[in-house]
Amino acid sequence: MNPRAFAQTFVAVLSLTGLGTIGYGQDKPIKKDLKITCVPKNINNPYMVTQSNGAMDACKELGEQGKVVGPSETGASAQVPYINTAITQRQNAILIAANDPNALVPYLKKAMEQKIKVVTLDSDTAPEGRSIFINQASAEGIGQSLVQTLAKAIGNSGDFAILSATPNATNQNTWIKYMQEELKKPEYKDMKLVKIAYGNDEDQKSFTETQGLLQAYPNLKGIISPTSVGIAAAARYISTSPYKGKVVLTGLGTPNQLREFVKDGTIKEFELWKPADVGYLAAYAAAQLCSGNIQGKEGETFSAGKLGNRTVGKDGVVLLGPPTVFNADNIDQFNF
Ligand code: RAM
Repeated sequence: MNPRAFAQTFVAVLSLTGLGTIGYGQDKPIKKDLKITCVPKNINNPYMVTQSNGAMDACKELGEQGKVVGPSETGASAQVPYINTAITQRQNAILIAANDPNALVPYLKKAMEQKIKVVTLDSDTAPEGRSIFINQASAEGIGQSLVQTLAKAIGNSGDFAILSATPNATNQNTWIKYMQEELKKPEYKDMKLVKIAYGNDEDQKSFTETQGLLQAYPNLKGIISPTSVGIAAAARYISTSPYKGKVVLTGLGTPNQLREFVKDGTIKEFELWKPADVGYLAAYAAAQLCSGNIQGKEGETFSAGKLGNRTVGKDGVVLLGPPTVFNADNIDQFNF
């Protein structure tokens, strides 16, 4: 028997016997027609759109009723009405990329008291605000690799700044904490973080903040922007300024927003995971919670469709996987 025919027979036997989870198979039934509300940090950020689309794809695949609602501005208070509406509408689950670790917790607790399952994705709340957090990649790994990428490009020496999202964003603040940890290592003794600026994940504010950084710190050697909105705005500013080729820019961004700036040499390297997979995994986790197959306890394993089986880690965290590094050699292979 040729290898392909053997593999097909093997799969057929497994599915006949009900052994193993192959492809999209689930061991435990998932309820259909669940009402799942997805609340991104903001609705007009291409990253968030891709992430929410991933969640809606999973909902379609599972036969759930998914919808995406959210504010146009990033900020915890702007997300509150959407949580309250989800409660009134008796949704089964809320997926939320939290704009603040604590401010949303009382509202999410109220939702959970009404038997609504809460899954955070991309940006977490304190653990008591949700059952599961879908973590895009190891926060420590992101913090370390962003510092390492910049250090390599500037020869481990010089002033640099961080252009972040909102001052309260759980995800950016965690990554920055790990960047600061990494910077304590002796090999970075000649690198200095001079300023953390906040563009609030607004394009224009991020653009102006970049301009401000470069004017205020004429010796700046680099900027790390761990936000897809920030890095795209910073790249746009630098690409037509005298700083192009002089100031190194790296961070987290989407290939589609940064392609032209990689091609014109403004950015050499940046990284990201697949935002659609973050959303997809969150919707699966929510559907599994609503079906009573998992509770969000450490060690529980669940099927997440095309992503395979996932295990709930400490504090209800489910990890998507390692990010991809993008540069001129590979960027054309990606379309998101
Ligand atoms: C922005 C948001 C999001 C973050 C990405 C990298 O789109 O701040 O939360 O994960 O950047």
